[in-house]
Amino acid sequence: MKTYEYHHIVNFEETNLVGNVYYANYVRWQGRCREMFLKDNAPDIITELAQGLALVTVSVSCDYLSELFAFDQVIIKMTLAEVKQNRITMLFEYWRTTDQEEELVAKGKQEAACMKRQGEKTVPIPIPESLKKALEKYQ
Ligand code: SSV
Repeated sequence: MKTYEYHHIVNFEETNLVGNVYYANYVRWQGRCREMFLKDNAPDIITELAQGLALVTVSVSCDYLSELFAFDQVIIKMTLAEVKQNRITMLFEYWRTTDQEEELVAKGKQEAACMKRQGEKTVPIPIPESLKKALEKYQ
């Protein structure tokens, strides 16, 4: 199973008073990871997002196993869990890395649906061809 990786170094902006990373940032990194996936694998989708395509987040979750702190190096590993009709389910693993070791610090999951903005309404559409092609490489 092929994995898409987003590498991140925690900054002070992301930590709270106690020094650990605020929980909501883990979800932001899922967003960063999926948009970098699009940029690298299906850049035309980004253009389409400004022209009526909507990739709607249907669900998101995160399980926290260990705290992260400023300057920790994190690799977010995203895999494709399921493609069903117009819905894409992604899984995430958050690994704290040093030169010596990798430690799993969190796990996440989210589901996005392909939709199109049509005036006031948002209607389901099939997964756009270029995104489908990109996803096939990760199946
Ligand atoms: C602005 C906005 O709504 C962006 C949404 C991006 C959604 C990206 C979905 C990408 C799915 C990738 C799955 C890859 C699995 C290896």
